[in-house]
Amino acid sequence: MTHTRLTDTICAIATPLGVGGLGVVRLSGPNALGISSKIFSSQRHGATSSALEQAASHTVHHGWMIDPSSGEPVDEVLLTLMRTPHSYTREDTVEISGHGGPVVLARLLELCLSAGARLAEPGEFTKRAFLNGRLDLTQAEAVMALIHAESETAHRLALRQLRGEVAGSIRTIRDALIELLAQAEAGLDFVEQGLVEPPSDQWCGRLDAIQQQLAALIDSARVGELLREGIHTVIAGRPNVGKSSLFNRLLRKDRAIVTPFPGTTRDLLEEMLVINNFPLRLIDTAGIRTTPDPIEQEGMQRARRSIDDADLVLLVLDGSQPLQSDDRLLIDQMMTNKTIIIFNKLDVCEPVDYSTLAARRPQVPIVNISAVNGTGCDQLKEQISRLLIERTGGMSERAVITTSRHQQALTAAAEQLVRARQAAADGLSGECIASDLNEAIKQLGGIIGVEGAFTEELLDNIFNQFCIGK
Ligand SMILES: Nc1nc2c(ncn2[C@@H]2O[C@H](COP(=O)(O)OP(=O)(O)OP(=O)(O)O)[C@@H](O)[C@H]2O)c(=O)[nH]1
Ligand SMILES: [Mg+2]
Repeated sequence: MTHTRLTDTICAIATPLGVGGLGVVRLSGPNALGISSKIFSSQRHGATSSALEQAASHTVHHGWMIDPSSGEPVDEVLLTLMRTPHSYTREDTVEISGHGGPVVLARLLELCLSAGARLAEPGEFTKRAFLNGRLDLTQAEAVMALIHAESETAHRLALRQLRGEVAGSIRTIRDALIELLAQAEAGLDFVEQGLVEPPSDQWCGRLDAIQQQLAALIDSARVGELLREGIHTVIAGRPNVGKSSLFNRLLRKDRAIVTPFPGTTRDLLEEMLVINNFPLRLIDTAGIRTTPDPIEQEGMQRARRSIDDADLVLLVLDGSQPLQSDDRLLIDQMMTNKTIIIFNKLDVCEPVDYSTLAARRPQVPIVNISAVNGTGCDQLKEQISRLLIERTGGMSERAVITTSRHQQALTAAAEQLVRARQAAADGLSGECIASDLNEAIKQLGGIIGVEGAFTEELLDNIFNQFCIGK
């Protein structure tokens, strides 16, 4: 997709190939109405008349699609007409809703092509929506994310991006930089006129404030990744404490083997689980202890690696027994802000008094549960969700970056700002600052697709990932 020819009228099948109740062929471009009128016939408008071209925007017309070369009907359809600029692409658009069979749709598409339309390239409808100013690039990318969303969270984040949340945050930062650039350039005139430049600490202060906003946005990419890919949550502990029982309890199914024999779980088991809208990749691991068994040793190594990579660790202890040396070792290693300590087997013992442990690290949540009868599991879920809310900053009021393209451009912009900040601190001239600012502004402009800040290659990269018909 190298040429952008908005003068063409494009068409494509917009519904998935296969058999369905309905199938839609979509036309967009200056001649969408003219082309449709050549191949559409209705009782009201008469056989293939140009009356359709006079019809009002946002009207639906019932009739038949006719092959003009033979006069033969191809399908009975409803034709929806949207006039520029009130359509997805902002161009004249016609959607032909026919019967959803592969042959019918192929014939309808052929009719449009032979009447003068060109087959659309992948994502070309959305590309036109972007080029005609209806969507910015982040919104166009959100359309694709929405179509491909496989979880509720991915769907929610895509919708927020589609509504312009990401673009809005980036615009705010970019506008602040543009204002600063204007002053840096005014400073240049200053120097030319032999006047003194504004003091450098003023520059530093303002650059720091902008850098902070940028850093928050970059941080949100980590949150975005967590939410898209699932929070890596590892159930760890010594053998036989009830890790697999908890795994099964949280998943509400008998996924892992549970036996009274220590060393039952040998390999990692992974399942998806949603707690309070947070997607978790829940992992059951082999119990950690000293053992001569090479299979168990390999399992423990895998468990350790998984714990190191984890975003969240559920450290399970057996509340019905005194703590053992293996437990103490694990507690010492895992008293971090990504751990929740769980005393299990509450059904056969009194709740464990964990005040000494809690006093050592008050920020580590501790709960008593029974994996067998479910007591305390609601509190555990609450603790998990509280920890994740803390970790993700609630993600309710801040924009969340979910695209690596955005993340890269933001990081590049941040690097430019570090340089600008250094130049300002060193008392260098406005010229040095201005060139760094300019580069940062360009990077941010590329994210939303501001004129002059994107290349045809970038557009190709984005829109080629779309399906045809979108
Ligand atoms: N009474 C009681 N027994 C439990 C509870 N949770 C687990 N058990 C028992 O403890 C034993 C070990 O449970 P598992 O879930 O296999 O323990 P694990 O930590 O996965 O053990 P490994 O895979 O060997 O590391 C089984 O006999 C379970 O029935 C609980 O909450 N209460
Ligand atoms: Mg197990």
